[in-house]
Amino acid sequence: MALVTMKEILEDADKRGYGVGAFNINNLEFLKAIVQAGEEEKSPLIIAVSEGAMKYAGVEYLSEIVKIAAKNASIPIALHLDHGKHFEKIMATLRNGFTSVMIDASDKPYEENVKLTSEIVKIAHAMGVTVEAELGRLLGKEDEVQSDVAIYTDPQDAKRFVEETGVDALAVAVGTSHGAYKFKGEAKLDIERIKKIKELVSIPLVLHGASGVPAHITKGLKEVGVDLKSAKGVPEEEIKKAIGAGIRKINIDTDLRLSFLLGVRRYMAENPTTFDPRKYLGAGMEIVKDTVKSKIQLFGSANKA
Ligand code: TD3
Ligand code: ZN
Repeated sequence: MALVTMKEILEDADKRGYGVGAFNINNLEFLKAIVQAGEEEKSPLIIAVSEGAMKYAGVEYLSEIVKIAAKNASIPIALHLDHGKHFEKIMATLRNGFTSVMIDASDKPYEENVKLTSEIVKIAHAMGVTVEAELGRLLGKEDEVQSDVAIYTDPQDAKRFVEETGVDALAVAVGTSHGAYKFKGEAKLDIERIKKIKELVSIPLVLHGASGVPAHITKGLKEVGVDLKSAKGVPEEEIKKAIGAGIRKINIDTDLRLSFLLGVRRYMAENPTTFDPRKYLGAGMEIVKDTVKSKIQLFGSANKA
């Protein structure tokens, strides 16, 4: 089928109380692994492309392969710009048929965030495209997204922000951060805050920085010489509680990167003389696919397509 909007996917998730993964891609291998997992689990999917991915692969290449994947798939797929920071980049994704965009002006003062977000809402809605925005600030650094201070989302501000901008989905800061090193102390999310925001805001809520950094992956990586030491992700129990409290879109990038790396490094360690890229990239894809399948089960989106 053709690409669907993210709004359509999240409205069903909200109605039925489950979460949908937004999985980042930079190339064909990740896309194919994610879509295979979605097909096998009969789950709707959000394919996320960051400005960094656009720079790496080119927005035309990425949008075309995602459209082909959607055309050949039996599950609903949305194509989403993750952390859109630059007006021209957001316009480029609209020109290339993205069905959803995130405008991330969360590093700007409140009024400026409202102004920039509203501007994108006006343009994107005229084109039938979904808009996600962010209020509050996540800790950590990944690609072009970075912040040294965490500011949790204020529920009253969230209500006002949604009313003033007309966005379709809202990313909130409730204790997560981007990357593989999320917590120094206890790995906990502010579940009460999610509940409060959910009470005041009627649109679907988004959790960024939701990777779990699973032990079986870090253990496997250690065996092939990649020691991630103090890496710590969001525990599965916290993700379940977050969905219970009202989170509907869950962003996963780090876990896919770690999974792919494990597949490739393990393959290379076991087959030191193989130089066919289809072999070692294929091994990376296998683990990405397994990881996506387990996320789909955790989020509750299996058999919802
Ligand atoms: O938005 N993302 C993906 C990363 C964007 C930067 O290029 C997330 O929120 C996922 O976070 P993570 O690191 O937990 O997978
Ligand atoms: Zn993010």
